[in-house]
Amino acid sequence: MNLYENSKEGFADSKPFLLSPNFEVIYSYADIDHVSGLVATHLAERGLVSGDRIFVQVEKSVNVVVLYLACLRSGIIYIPLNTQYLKNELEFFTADARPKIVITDKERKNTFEPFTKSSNILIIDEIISISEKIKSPEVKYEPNEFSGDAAAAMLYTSGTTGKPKGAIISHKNLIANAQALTHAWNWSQDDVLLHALPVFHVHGLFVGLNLPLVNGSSIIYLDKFSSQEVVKILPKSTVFMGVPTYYVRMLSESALTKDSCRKIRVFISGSAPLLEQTSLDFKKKTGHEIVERYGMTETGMNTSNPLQGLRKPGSVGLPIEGVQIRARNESGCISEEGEAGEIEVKGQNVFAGYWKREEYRSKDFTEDGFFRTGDLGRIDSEGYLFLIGRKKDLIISGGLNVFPKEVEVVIDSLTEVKESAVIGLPHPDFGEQVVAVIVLKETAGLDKSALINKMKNKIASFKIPKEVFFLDELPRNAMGKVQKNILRERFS
Ligand code: MLC
Ligand code: AMP
Repeated sequence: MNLYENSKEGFADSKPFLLSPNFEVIYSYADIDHVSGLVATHLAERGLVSGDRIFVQVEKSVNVVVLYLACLRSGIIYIPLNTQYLKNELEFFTADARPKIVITDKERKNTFEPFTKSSNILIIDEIISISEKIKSPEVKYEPNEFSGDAAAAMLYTSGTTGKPKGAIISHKNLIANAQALTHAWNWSQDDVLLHALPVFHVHGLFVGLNLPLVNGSSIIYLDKFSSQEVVKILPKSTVFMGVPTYYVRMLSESALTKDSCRKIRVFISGSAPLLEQTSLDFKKKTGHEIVERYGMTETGMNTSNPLQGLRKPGSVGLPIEGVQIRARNESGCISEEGEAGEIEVKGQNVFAGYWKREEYRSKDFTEDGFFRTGDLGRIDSEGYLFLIGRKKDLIISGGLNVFPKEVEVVIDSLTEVKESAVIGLPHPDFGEQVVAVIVLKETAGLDKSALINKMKNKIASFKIPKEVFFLDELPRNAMGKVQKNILRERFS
């Protein structure tokens, strides 16, 4: 059972699956079926079998979609990695996941070489072109059989300790979430999604690719988000989805008008809080009320404001089909209506657990199987969820997660630094920005640009502080814990 084979009834052969920004057909459903089958056959010939793990760190291209589908079909566990991750981060992931092979771009091969056997590093464009050479129509892919509980993918999410954890997502999770979202957003085969998100996170990879796939609809596929290009292509699209930064940037385009959105059925936002002002400005300019939804790597999508019915400002909506949500208050009891608490989620969409963290299961899940999200919220009398903060110490910058600890570890390793505290502060474009507050050793001199330069080859660049402040000491409470709330108040 896998999402791809499950979707096949949606595959009207000649229907375009992937379209270029110029609306040219790159792959019809028949073509994508054939070519992803060839790639699956090629991977099998290289000795990859279902249950094997592969890393995929590649720039966004049509070839990644082919590779992703080939893996779904053959049961190979797909592990996408943000293209901004550098050697240190990749070395950690490699030691943790021990992938059988790494698939990357030509330019990145040497980053993996110090800790991966050269013969285990494959170049994406070569895999696709070698596979395509077996273009004979007689070569038909024989689907592998595996259970819906088998892992389809593993996505790394960071933790409060700063060490990323691999969330194992099953084929059943993907199917359940795609089906629930189909109902929530009334998706149909007539839809044309304008896809501008990266394909190494759940948003662009699962929501952005699986929904069109299960419905036999088309995707206009952009290699990168550009507000100018998106606004230009909106008139050909029926659905657009993005992180709040996309909407902020689109608002500054004069070509964004009611007319440019005339074919759009729904705009969807998620991954980070959408400011009410952005929502209002967008409605004024386009006539469309953005539908905000809430999800996470471990669960896929959980809630969405309804397509028909009331979209409550500031709310991330109602649980989608098959998802249960509840809040748990500070005393550890299930919250009353409207009472704040940590949000817990249960459903077929929720992952089975983290890679190699079985012993922490009782920390991650409640006894009755709800996943503890680390998000704080309240649920009103009509079941709408309002997110109000995070229990986890997390910064979300332009839809990308940064755990302060990860950045503090890098800053503290610099010889000039005595200690540091990393906080998130508001940013007009990214929503939140990474800010470092640093105490230097007595004799050390270091300014913002020197600090940033020293961090550049150590950590992905979106995690590098956009702002740096220096203090003589960090404020601490009686327990010795750094009072980040004081720092946030002082520097915001
Ligand atoms: C890029 N940069 C960022 C950044 N993105 N800095 C902070 N936060 C970000 N998000 C930095 C780069 O490191 C680089 O720094 C400089 O900005 C220019 O890089 P760029 O790649 O040209 O930037 P740009 O194209 O403008 O990218 C910004 C963005 C992109 C917002 C378009 O980050 C993006 O597409 N974000 C979406 C992420 C996403 O898909 N999230 C979903 C997660 S899933 P320098 O120093 O090198 O110049 C999830 C669950 C759910 O959360 O519910 O969906
Ligand atoms: P990730 O770990 O990258 O999957 O990020 C998941 C986190 O993004 C969630 O736990 C939330 O904190 C946050 N998030 C996702 N959607 C929204 C939203 N609509 N509003 C606010 N925060 C969100």
